[in-house]
Amino acid sequence: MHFSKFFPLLSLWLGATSNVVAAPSFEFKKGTLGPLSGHGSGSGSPDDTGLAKRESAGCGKHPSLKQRAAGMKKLQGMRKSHRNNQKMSEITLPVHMFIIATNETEEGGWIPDSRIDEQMQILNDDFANALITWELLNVTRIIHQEWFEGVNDNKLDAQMKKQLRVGEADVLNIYTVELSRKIFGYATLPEDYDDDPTGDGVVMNYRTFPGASLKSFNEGRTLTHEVGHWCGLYHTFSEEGDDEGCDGDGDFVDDTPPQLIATRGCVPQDSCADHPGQDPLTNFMDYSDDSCMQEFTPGQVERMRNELEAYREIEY
Ligand SMILES: *[C@@H]1O[C@H](CO)[C@@H](O)[C@H](O)[C@H]1NC(C)=O
Ligand SMILES: CC(=O)N[C@H]1CO[C@H](CO)[C@@H](O)[C@@H]1O
Ligand SMILES: [Zn+2]
Repeated sequence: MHFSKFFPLLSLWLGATSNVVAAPSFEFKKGTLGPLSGHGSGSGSPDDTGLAKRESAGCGKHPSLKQRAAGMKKLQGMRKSHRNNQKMSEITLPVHMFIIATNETEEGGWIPDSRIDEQMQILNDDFANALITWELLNVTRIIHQEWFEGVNDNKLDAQMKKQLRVGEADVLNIYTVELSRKIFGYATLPEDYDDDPTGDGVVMNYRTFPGASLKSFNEGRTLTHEVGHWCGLYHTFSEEGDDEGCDGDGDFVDDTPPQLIATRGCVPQDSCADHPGQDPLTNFMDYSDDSCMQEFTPGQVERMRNELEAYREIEY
């Protein structure tokens, strides 16, 4: 980790903006420190028309097979099979969270500290078998209507992150905004970092936090899923445009069964019936309801740890 590199900068910056400082359309509030601790697709513009199209809802990250295969290359030289090592070492990674809101109400994006604490607890529980702990260092609250409402536009996404992002490749930056009701969140992959360090991070629909308003997806699993991407995991199911069907490399993880179609709700299915294994509906990288999601497989854990080592310079 490289705390020394971002500490001075950040404390200077926060020092200058303690309490509420209003710039033109911009307001910072110092957040409290918590304890420790989408899915998506669809078009961009935020809408509030409800979940009429939940079938097409999910997370905004859909790399093609070609991109997924390219991301694999640098991994080849990495050590193999951490899961077969006698002992995995623990990894603790710093988290900075930016709560972007349009006003200080919950529907305006002002997520209460209690929900943030719960969310971090869930994230840490879900990553426990990967021996990864997420340490929430700072919560920064910002009133900014344009970002809150429009960040799934690429330009605003870049603008926001340019102003806010802290740390290097090993620092998880989480931004909560409105997004559309069909996009629960989106994340960058470790292999994206070199090309666009500033764009690195996870953007979350604020309605997905524990106890918030997005029914069936308000138990905190969207963050687990997006952070899974941030650690290098792909969806367990085929992406639109994949030609390989049930037969290709899929998510490049051996112990997740081939899956043609994302799971919805909590209904078991077997979309690759001529291959062994039902679709992994309990997997964090599928699209099932939050209540159904429970696990990363050992193969996914191995991949995450290798990706973190290869692309985020996390040594363990
Ligand atoms: C806060 O913002 C939300 C979302 O735009 C809006 O529905 C609500 O009326 C606002 N509340 C106040 C008190 O301004
Ligand atoms: C790691 C880090 O940047 N910590 C900062 C979190 O915010 C407080 C003030 O809210 C600063 O004092 C810390 O330095
Ligand atoms: Zn996803």
